Order: sequence, then structure tokens, then C-alpha cells
Amino acid sequence: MFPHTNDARYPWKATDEVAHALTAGARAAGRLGEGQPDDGHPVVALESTVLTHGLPREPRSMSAKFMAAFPEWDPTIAANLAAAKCVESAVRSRGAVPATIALIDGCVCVGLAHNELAQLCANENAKKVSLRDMGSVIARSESGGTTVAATAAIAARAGISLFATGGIGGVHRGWSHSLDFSADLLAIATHRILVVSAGVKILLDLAATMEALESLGIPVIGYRTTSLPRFTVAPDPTLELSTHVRDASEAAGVVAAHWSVRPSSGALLMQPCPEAFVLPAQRTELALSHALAEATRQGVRGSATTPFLLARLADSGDGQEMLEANLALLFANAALAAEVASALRAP
Ligand code: PSU
Ligand code: MN
Repeated sequence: MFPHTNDARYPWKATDEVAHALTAGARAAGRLGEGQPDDGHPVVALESTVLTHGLPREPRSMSAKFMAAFPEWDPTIAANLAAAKCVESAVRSRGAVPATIALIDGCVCVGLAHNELAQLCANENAKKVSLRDMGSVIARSESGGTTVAATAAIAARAGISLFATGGIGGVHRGWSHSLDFSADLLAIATHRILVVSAGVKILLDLAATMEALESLGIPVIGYRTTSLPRFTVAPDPTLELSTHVRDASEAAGVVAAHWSVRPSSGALLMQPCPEAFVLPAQRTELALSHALAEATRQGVRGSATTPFLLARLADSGDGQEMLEANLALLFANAALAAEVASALRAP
């Protein structure tokens, strides 16, 4: 059974390549008996809310600049599926195994076969599944995309310690009225996982999110940046990080040392959006102010807030650039996570 501690009433499923890599990895770590040599590859977990509640379900043509950077983009299939395939191939090309995590018909899936990925990307009824939602979706045999929080929880339980996403959730603007802060923060604080992102989603209260991360004891490691990456916008020089690294092996060193003292807690590695795709902060802020006002007018609350605001930004005048930036940073984070996963294996 997978994972071996699980209850048979609530099935988990891994793709063959993920199961193989995890079994070999566990053996190498001394958790299973000695036997064949460790021939497993490192594994990188990937979230799926970005597929079910973020990226378009229609095919999308991209700019010449984007196609030059990512020639494998397929403009003839659903954009969310095309994105998932590019993210997985970014992980594979760096020698790691991708494990896109989702709930499908109540089954906890760690890695999706192509047909499962295509079905999830096409499913308009897929739920947004965060920490609180997992039990209900599993018990009712429903399907959904897992948020950073839910993905981190499932990945850690499966024995995966690397996870790549776009931007993490955090403390929302207006938190003093709404007390809205993402379960992503709690999940990262309480699971053994390194989450690679392009920082905090720009729509949040970034300074308040930095304070929350510090209070929760979550290390935020800048990758070739000394200040906080802001998703599709350049890092904010006024929000200084406590530590930064120059390469994947240095990042692996910091997180391994973190786990030597706090083995059941997570960490964040943040790299800025690839320079060619960065959006100007002022234009994004302007679009965001309209989106936030509209959310207030419509009374959008709870788990609908983040997808609503991101969808409004995607519909703004900068929508295409925002989509391309979002994809470029997703691919870059997947590649970096795969590199750090390999570096963590190195003796
Ligand atoms: N990307 C999107 N839309 C989303 C998310 C990502 O385009 O909704 C998800 C991420 O999975 C992240 C979550 O973990 O939003 C945070 O939502 P909340 O603030 O409700 O916790
Ligand atoms: Mn929320």
C-alpha cells in the first residue's frame, strides 16, 4: 500500500515512476531494508489548484518571446494542460520525477497519468482543495485541485521533501477586518517540505505575510535575491530577506541544516520571476485596486478570494503578459526544485 502507513479505506495512488523513486529513496535513507542499489530519482511535488482554478481551460497562443523561451508550449491543447506538461518536463529534464498531486474521485493521487491530468484540467466541477477540504472531498469521492497547503501535507506524508509552485498564499490585504490568511502558511510551518516559489502572490499584504512567516518560524531563503520576490513583479527592495543563496547546492545545505534541528517543519526558497517576463509593479497595482474593489462590491470571501482576484488580473489589459509571466515563473521554479532535490541527495 502507498504510503505504507495509510488506511485501506482511503486509497492513495502513485504513478509507477513516483512509486519507484519513493521506494528507492526510502531504501537509500535507511527506512526500508537493504536490497537493490538506490536507482530512484529525486521527486518534486507539484500543486494542482493552479490548473483547476488558475490557468485557462481553452488553448492559448503565446507571444514570439514566450515561444522562443519555451518552444515545447502546445497552443493546440487546453492552456492548463499545456502548462502542466511543461512544468513536468522542466522537472524531468533536470533528472527528477514530477509528482502532480490532486484528489481524483476521492483517491489521493501522487503523480498523475496523462489521461488523469487531462481529465482534471477539463473538469469544471473540480473543487479547490485546501487543508480543511481534504476529508470531505475524499469521503464523497469528489475531485479537486490541491492548494499549496494541501499539496504540502500530502507530499510530506508520501515522503517527498521538494515542492514547486508559482506563488504562495499568505496574509490578505485588509486582514485586520477579515482575518484572511492562507492555510498555506500553517501547512508550510508544520510539514517537512521545501517549497520553491516566486515569492508571495502580489495580491496579498506582503509586509504582513513576512511578519507571519517569521512568527511561524518559516525560513525564507532568497535564491539570487536579497529581497522578497513578488510573483510576477520584481522583488521589493524594502522587504529584506534574512538569508539568500547563490545556487542549488547552497540552498540544499541550508535546508538540510534546518531539518537537522527542526525535522518536521518546512522552508521556503524564493526566486524572482524570470527577468524577461517581469511586469511593472505600478500597472499590476492599478489592475489589483480595481480587482479588490470589485471583490468587495460582490462580497467575495473565503476560498473564492484568491481565484477571483487572479482571474480579474488575467482579464485586465495586461492579462496575456500576466499569463506568460505566471507560466515562465512556474517553469523556472519546477527546474530549480528539481536541482535542489538532486543536490539534497548528493553526499
Ligand atoms: N494559482 C491560481 N489560483 C489559485 C491558486 C494558485 O492561479 O487559486 C491557489 C494556490 O494553490 C494557493 C492558494 O495555495 O491559491 C491560496 O489560496 P488561499 O488564499 O485561499 O489559501
Ligand atoms: Mn483565505
